[in-house]
Amino acid sequence: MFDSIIEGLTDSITDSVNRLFDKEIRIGVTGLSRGGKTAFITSLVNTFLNFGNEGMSDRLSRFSAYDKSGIFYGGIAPNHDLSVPQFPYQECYDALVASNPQWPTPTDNISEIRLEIKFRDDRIFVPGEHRNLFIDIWDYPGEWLMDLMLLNMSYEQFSKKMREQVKKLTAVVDSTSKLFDYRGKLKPNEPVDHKQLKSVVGTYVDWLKQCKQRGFALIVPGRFVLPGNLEGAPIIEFVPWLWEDFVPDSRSDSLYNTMKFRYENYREKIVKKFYSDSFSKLDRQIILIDCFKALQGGKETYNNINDTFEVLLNNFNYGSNNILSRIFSPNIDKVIFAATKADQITIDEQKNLLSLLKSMVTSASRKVRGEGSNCQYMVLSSIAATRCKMINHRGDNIQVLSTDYEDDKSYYPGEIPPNWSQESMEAYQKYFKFKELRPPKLSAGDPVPNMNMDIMLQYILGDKL
Ligand SMILES: Nc1nc2c(ncn2[C@@H]2O[C@H](COP(=O)(O)OP(=O)(O)OP(=O)(O)O)[C@@H](O)[C@H]2O)c(=O)[nH]1
Ligand SMILES: [Mg+2]
Repeated sequence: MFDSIIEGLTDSITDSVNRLFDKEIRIGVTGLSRGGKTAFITSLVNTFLNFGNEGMSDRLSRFSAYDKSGIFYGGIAPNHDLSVPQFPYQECYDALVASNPQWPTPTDNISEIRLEIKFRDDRIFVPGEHRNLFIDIWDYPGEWLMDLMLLNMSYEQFSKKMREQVKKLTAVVDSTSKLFDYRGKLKPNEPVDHKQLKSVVGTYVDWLKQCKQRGFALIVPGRFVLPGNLEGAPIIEFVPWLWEDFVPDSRSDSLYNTMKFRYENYREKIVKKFYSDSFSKLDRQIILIDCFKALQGGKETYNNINDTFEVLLNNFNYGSNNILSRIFSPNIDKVIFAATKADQITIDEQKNLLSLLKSMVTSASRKVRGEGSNCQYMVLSSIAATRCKMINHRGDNIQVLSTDYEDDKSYYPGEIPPNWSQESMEAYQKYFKFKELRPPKLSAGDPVPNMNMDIMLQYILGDKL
């Protein structure tokens, strides 16, 4: 009895002290290229900007902390790091509400946004005061995310990893044979032939692009497919050694040693900086996964998602936080895996999508759970392009989707399998009506329609308010 009182007391003291420090949190939005990161951040910012407006409490009914903590303001605050460009929220929103609405353009650089919430403060020692919570979020091209797996890899390990990948995909990606054509032609211990090096780099980049087109996630180095300001720089002119074994000599101008040197520079100067700018010291992580794309790609793509996230998540520290770890070396104490673009299915299919998501990230999420972080799964649509409605079809009530476009007024997309099996996958690929949906039609000032953003907010922010 006494113990439990003491324990309860210690917990509440810890909580109070924790709350004192909980003035800002860093949220990592993690997702592969085209996974829906920019759409998610745009929708999240839009939701924040509508905090305090009439009707928001009803629209955020499952974000119970909204009412409980008395949020009365949400907005964009000046960036934490003034050297990082600000996330182009207004551009994204304006494109969405234009007469010819557009999805956000693919991201080609890092940007940051700092959001602010103002809410009531009911702590006894500062009655009537309000408190602020700042939330820092980064957006970046999904192509660069995969580079995190290079952080702890030597050139030799990188070469081995890619050699395995090339072998695995020989039958699936046509241009793999072109890489094999260099066998015996490249002389690793001889001085670099720059023309030949450029040519093999070009072939490797083409191979990566084909892998990307097929929906594979292991596209490294990421800057090879999206160089940003590194276009033409020698730091991205190398390839993994994919060919015969040999003993490297020590001359620094040899092909092998030049490539190794450039790889190490890439890892130190590009990847480490990206990591420390966008991912170090995260408190919470949102992992966005496009299950539809994975299903379309078949079994290899489906498995590839789990393998990829398993490797990627090794770069983050998970676990619960105490005051000291929170100040000095915070762990990610909450992670949510979200299946994005859920407006592509009817509501009665959402449970299958959730189950599919869980099956897809089984071992990746085991790591998070094993290290003591709180881990959740959900389905989400950041910018909902459809609405689900019931119609009567030959005497049965069925759910269909409707869009804002006359030529696409309503349709039944089909079923989604709850997990992977050859049979269900073939049925999905044959019958599911997969559409590239156009964005919803909105007017300036309209809130961005979404699905389940309130659930996300409750999970990520509820305990901080
Ligand atoms: N139907 C639907 N489509 C969405 C949704 N969110 C994103 N999309 C689609 O997915 C595409 C990619 O979304 P982005 O948010 O740009 O993806 P990203 O992860 O930022 O991609 P990169 O910047 O290339 O890394 C969009 O152009 C839309 O076509 C959604 O909630 N519903
Ligand atoms: Mg983007």
